[in-house]
Amino acid sequence: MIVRQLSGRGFLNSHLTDMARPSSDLAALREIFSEAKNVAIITGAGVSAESGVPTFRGAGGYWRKWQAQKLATPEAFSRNPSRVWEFYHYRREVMLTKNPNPAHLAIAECEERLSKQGRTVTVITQNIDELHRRAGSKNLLELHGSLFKTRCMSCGHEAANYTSPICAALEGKGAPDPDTNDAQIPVQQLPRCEHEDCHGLLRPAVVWFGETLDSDILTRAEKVLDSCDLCLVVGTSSVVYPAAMFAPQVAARGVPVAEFNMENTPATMRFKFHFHGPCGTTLPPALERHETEQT
Ligand code: BJW
Ligand code: ZN
Repeated sequence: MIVRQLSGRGFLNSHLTDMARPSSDLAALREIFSEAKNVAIITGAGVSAESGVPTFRGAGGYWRKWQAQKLATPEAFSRNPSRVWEFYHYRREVMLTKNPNPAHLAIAECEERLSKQGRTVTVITQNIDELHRRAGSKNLLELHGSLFKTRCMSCGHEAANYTSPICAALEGKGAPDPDTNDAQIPVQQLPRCEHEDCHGLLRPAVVWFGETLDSDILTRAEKVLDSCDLCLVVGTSSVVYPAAMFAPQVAARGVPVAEFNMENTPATMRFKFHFHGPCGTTLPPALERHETEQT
């Protein structure tokens, strides 16, 4: 219910009067955590930063001379599918060398521990790197798809694909340096659909700007956000909708929200807690077993 009802940038900028500064009292958060039955954890690129995965915005957010957000659009793909495939091929190759970090692992461990106590932890991630899954998170909603899934532009068939390079023509391509020339791979040599002899052009099964999120995933996220009694928001700049409004909406119904980030975001002042610093350091102590927890 709450997710679709409020949209627009104005949501984060409005009603900011009378906001108290968020607290960084870890003991107080842990007290609330020890009583919470349904915990929602919203994550963004910052949760993977300490694994060596570049964040989307900021210094690491460039590939060649383009900002990542300029390439993550349907228009960029239809103008130049070869360039966009080079960009995603590069990121797939990078991801194959990266591993979950202490923040991913603490989240997965906490889900497993609480589930034995009849409590739930759900991760709602904007990331497409699958590091939560690899860390062991099972109750996981991947809002923006996966780097390791493809969708056919002709028949719509979706499939997991971990092969790298994903097609012969991308071998050795995708170098990120600004002076690298485009490979200009002919469209017939880009990844093609093998489903029922379709041969249509494949695209990464991710959600680009201007595209709608999967409605089933969105419905499941709404349910989690409507029923959680504690929400953590980790490593996201909170500027991309609809995910940017999830935690503020939870806070608006009086539920404690704790932000873990290296910086303040447009949503920080709406939250009860803010823990400044790298989440690989700040998150594990917040999620570790509380003395009052059953074993
Ligand atoms: C650390 C750290 C450490 C670093 N520890 N922290 C309403 C108003 C205005 C516009 C819109 C609107 N509704 C929809 C839109 C348009 C658009 C949008 O939101 N635009 C905004 C930019 C204004 N949204 C959409 O188009 C969405 N579609 C949609 O809503 O459809 C309906 C609709 C369409 C159009 C109009 C209206 C309705 C789809 C959004 C899809 C986003 N896709 C991407 C690319 C995915 C594929 C790929 O990766 O290639 O998803 S964009 C990119 O941003 C990626 C990310 O998931 C997403 C969020 O970024 P994230 O995760 O927050 O990363 P960063 O880099 O921004 O931030 C990192 C943070 O970590 C920073 O805060 C650091 O400080 C922190 N950090 N190290 C802790 N160690
Ligand atoms: Zn197909």
